[in-house]
Amino acid sequence: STGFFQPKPKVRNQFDEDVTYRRTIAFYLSEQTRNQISPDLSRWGAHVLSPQVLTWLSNAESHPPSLQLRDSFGSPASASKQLITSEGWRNLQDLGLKEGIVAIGYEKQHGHQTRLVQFLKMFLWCGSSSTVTCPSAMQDGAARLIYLMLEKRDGKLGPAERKALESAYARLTSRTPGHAWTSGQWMTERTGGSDVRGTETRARKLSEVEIADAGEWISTDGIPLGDWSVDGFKWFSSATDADMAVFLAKTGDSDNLSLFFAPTRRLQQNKETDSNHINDATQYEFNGIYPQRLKNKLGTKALPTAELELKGMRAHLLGTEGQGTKEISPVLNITRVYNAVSSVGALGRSLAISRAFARVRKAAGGRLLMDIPAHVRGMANVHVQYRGDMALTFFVVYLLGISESEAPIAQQDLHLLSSKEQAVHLLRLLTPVTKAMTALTAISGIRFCMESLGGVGYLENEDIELNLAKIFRDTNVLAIWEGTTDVLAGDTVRVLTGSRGTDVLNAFGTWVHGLVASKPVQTLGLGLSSLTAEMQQIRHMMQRNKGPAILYNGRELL
Ligand code: MFK
Ligand code: FAD
Repeated sequence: STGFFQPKPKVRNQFDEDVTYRRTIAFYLSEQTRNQISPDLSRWGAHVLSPQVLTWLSNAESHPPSLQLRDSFGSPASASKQLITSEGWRNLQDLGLKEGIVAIGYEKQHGHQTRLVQFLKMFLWCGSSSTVTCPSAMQDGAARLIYLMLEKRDGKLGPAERKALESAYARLTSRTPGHAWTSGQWMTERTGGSDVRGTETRARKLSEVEIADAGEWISTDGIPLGDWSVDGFKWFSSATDADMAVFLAKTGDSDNLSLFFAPTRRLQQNKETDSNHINDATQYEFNGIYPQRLKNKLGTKALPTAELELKGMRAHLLGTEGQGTKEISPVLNITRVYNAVSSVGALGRSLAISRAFARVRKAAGGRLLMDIPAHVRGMANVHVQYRGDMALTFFVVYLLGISESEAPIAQQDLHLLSSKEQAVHLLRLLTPVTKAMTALTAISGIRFCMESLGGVGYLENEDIELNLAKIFRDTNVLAIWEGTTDVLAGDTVRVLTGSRGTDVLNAFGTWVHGLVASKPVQTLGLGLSSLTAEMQQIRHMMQRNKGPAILYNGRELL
């Protein structure tokens, strides 16, 4: 046909084009680290928009996962045949692993800035990843958890447990597809995801006779399975293709939850089991896991979220019986940071799409959208919110890096805080706040971006890099999983009123006072508006819960 055809908008490399991203890099990283990592970020920013990656993304989105539980004759299929994921999804998973989306955090090449480097890279990945970042988040959380367990329970671990944990840690932090492991995080049951006390899953320690009778079973890393047997039902398992899972279960007759870890696949070893057999993924069956159905979701279509029945799943007890909720919290806190980066990542990509359209689309008698004041004003509002959320999110990432640093932190690197301990307290306070509020900003901001493209913004565009509808659908889950807004508001109040509440408030007060006087904050282009926005967010969380006023030095701060 003839007539007008809209020239296609071109989304530019966000490393070059996104002023907020550039300012975030400049603000948080030292010059040396900036110089070291900029070439990689620039390359990665281009690669995530390359035809290769976009083809995988398209393939993953248009070929959702499926279950095929039995073979033609009715026998249960092997694990790798039961859950079918697309080629695009698997390629994107491998790419994320190779690029070190998780591994960078554990290679520790940038001292206390390591987490910043990692999440600045992940930020660029969000819009092209088809949510492989969800398994990555849980992989990272599990790696951190196991690291802490190996460190804290050093003397208390049995040799079998230690071997299993060390092997899992090495795989969770590996960059090599095929060798590297991702992890699931199973907390939610039919009784509830916010309040997990109604968990029905139970674990029973097997006797030596039972273990001997069962024969020797190994997982995909060749390590014998754990000595607990688990039965129950997990209502949401996002990374059903993961190699392992950390989860909660009750033990014995107790009503308290304990923390477990289990590989998801197993192979019975016998004399005939040769090494080819062991290396062949198709030989493995699920480790007492019986997928029931895949969830039919609004978004995250490529992500295999399933309901899983557990029957005789062999697992290792990870911590102390009855302490499971507290012990799994490092996973929650890491995945909540991923959630916040995913929110700003999705909004950042959506704004890049909106800007690309505004550069080529004409309206109002032939003017480009980017020259129409009403359009610019509307989008500027979203950009301001985005900028505030980027500052807050990467401040939390910065705190995470400080909190994990094994080397002493120089005073100038502590920035506005007086000690590493204060960073730990502030991280605990700001993680739930940031997770909750960035998700809400992203959802409303992306809706605005869709409108900025007019009708095309509402379409399931074939040009996947312009498909805002997909990003919008995917982003909605960020306010629900890993704690809904009200649950995180409750967590915020718990932190402020808990046994370390005074220390947390002192850290918060030091930070606020430092911010008010801070020149660097002004160079970020935020000035006091950032502080105000962050304080408003915390106040909002408090009000939702009718929490107490925040006092600092006896004065009401908020
Ligand atoms: C791409 C994006 C990346 C994200 C991917 C994610 C994909 C996975 C999707 C999922 O959704 S996985 C499931 C996530 N589930 C949740 O987030 C659960 C939401 N609910 C909560 O967080 C509740 O607050 C909680 C279940 C923890 C409350 O349980 P309880 O039984 O009421 O526990 P309680 O008594 O409040 O806390 C027990 C202990 O844990 C306390 O310590 P003490 O015993 O010393 O007092 C708490 O302080 C501690 N605790 C709880 N939450 C903590 C924590 N400690 C540190 N950090 C936390 N976040
Ligand atoms: P409920 O807990 O029943 O919440 C319902 C409503 O009650 C919400 O509005 C909530 O805010 C409100 N509410 C609950 N408690 C309170 C309170 N104390 N104060 C005020 N209001 C409250 N879970 C996993 O464990 N692993 C996974 O891999 C996983 N993947 C998921 C993937 C997707 C796509 C989705 C949608 C969910 C996934 N989940 C997973 C589950 C998710 O974590 C839960 O849905 C979430 O924690 C909420 O739990 P729920 O669905 O039981 O809702």
